[in-house]
Amino acid sequence: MVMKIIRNFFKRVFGRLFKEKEDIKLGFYGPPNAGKTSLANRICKDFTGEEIGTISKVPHETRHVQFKEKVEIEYKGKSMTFKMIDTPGIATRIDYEDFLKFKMKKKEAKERAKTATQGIVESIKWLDDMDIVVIVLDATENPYNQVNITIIGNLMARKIPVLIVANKIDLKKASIKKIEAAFPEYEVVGLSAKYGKNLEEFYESLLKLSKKV
Ligand SMILES: Nc1nc2c(ncn2[C@@H]2O[C@H](COP(=O)(O)OP(=O)(O)OP(=O)(O)O)[C@@H](O)[C@H]2O)c(=O)[nH]1
Ligand SMILES: [Mg+2]
Repeated sequence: MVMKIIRNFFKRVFGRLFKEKEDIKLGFYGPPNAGKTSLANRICKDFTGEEIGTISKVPHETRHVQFKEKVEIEYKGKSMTFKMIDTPGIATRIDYEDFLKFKMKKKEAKERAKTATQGIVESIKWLDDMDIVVIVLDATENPYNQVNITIIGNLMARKIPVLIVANKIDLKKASIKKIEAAFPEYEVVGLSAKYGKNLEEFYESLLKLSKKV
């Protein structure tokens, strides 16, 4: 009896002491079509060999939050394990007619608009749960818009560490400087998720930021 109590005591204490540290929840947020899934896929491919979701030139391709657990990112001898969370693009307005341009039937376009709207609600619901957020922006677009300012303002208020990615730097029109000027309080990493350009700087910044969690 006494032995059992002692054994249980040690089990409890050591169990707590050596409890596995939970993975860092890493969210990918931003407007539709910015390349969130492309970037998340590239990272997952690099470190697990598998992808997280499908990409498309049609906006609102990701309409549900999707996950990849136990992604161990390693760079220059340092490593950390993340739970990757790819989210639906956030927009202030979704019009099904915009999808008709992509040769979509009216019924399919309407359904896409409906699920995309639900997806935005899902994205926002998850925001509070994140340990770190990577905001993915299309560097060919004007960064001063309501969506970007609202997401970043929310994260700032919640004191969640943020890394901004200026994606699509392979395109001529891309400007990292414009994004840096719009959000001077955050680190901005320019990269190309599609062609895997400058991922090294991204991994370095991410691991540095993760130490704050
Ligand atoms: N040129 C270029 N195109 C890119 C890059 N990254 C993504 N794209 C393209 O941008 C489009 C959207 O990519 P996604 O990864 O689906 O974007 P997303 O942010 O996940 O979009 P939603 O799921 O709709 O919110 C696709 O056609 C990609 O091939 C990039 O670095 N350079
Ligand atoms: Mg996506």
